[in-house]
Amino acid sequence: MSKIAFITGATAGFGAASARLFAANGWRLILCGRRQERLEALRAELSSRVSVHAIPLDVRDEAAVNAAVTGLPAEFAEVDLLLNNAGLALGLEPAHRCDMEDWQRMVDTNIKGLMYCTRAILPGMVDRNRGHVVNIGSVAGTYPYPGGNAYGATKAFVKQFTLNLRADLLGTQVRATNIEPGLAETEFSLVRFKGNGDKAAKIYESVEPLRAEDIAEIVYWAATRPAHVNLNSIEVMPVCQAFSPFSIHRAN
Ligand code: NDP
Ligand code: 8X3
Repeated sequence: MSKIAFITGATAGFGAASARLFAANGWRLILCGRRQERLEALRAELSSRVSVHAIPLDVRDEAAVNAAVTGLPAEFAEVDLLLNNAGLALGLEPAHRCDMEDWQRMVDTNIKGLMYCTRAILPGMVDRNRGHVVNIGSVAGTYPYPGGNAYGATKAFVKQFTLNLRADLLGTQVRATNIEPGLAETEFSLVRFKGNGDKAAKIYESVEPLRAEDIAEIVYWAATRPAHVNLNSIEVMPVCQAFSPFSIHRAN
């Protein structure tokens, strides 16, 4: 039987690209996201190749996450891969000017939503003694940058949570991986700037960022290593991106 991937945030960006790549390789798919028409379009596109189960789902809703997992049809119940991809950044203001609601939404989605999905799916993987949790972290979880404040902190959580999963899963065949991308052109900046397309476009102006397909290939590669191999973390940036030196503010 073909393997099953449960992908959160499948309606755009990395999640949609991963869904297409896994489908091309014969995986059965459980696709989640809030935008139902996008989910339906992707399900229609991919279901001529593979079985697809689409679930309109807001990962911030713990009860809905649990219901989605307990309600999986029998042929989708034994999830092999959980791709915890749903997430977002909101705003790029310094901490003292940020909107508290933006911070709360990032924590609710990037941290709590990821925990809900993991906690709902992991017990089945441990019972079956097989499975893989692939989390989408970010370089922002390691390297600070102005305006990264709460977003970067949510991704630092994802990084440490993944490592701690490894610690807890020792002795099982269940794997855990954190993929940490840098600048990638998706709807990410449009969401970050709350629909301001000009501001979002400027982020990708005159550079060659990562593409969603680049990340999908890394997810797929990580998921298809031999069963004894666990990639703990994979950090990836476009060639046009690197680190800043320490900043020093001088009085004059
Ligand atoms: P997109 O905005 O293109 O896609 C984000 C996806 O997350 C959408 O499918 C969206 O679906 C889903 N999503 C957001 N909030 C929720 C929610 N509450 N419940 C369910 N689904 C949700 O961005 P990316 O593909 O770039 O982002 C994917 C992940 O990659 C995120 O975790 C992001 O932080 C991370 N990342 C992105 C980078 C980049 O530069 N693009 C770099 C590093 C990491 P819907 O709106 O339909 O619910
Ligand atoms: C997204 C990458 O550099 O915009 O996680 O924070 S960055």
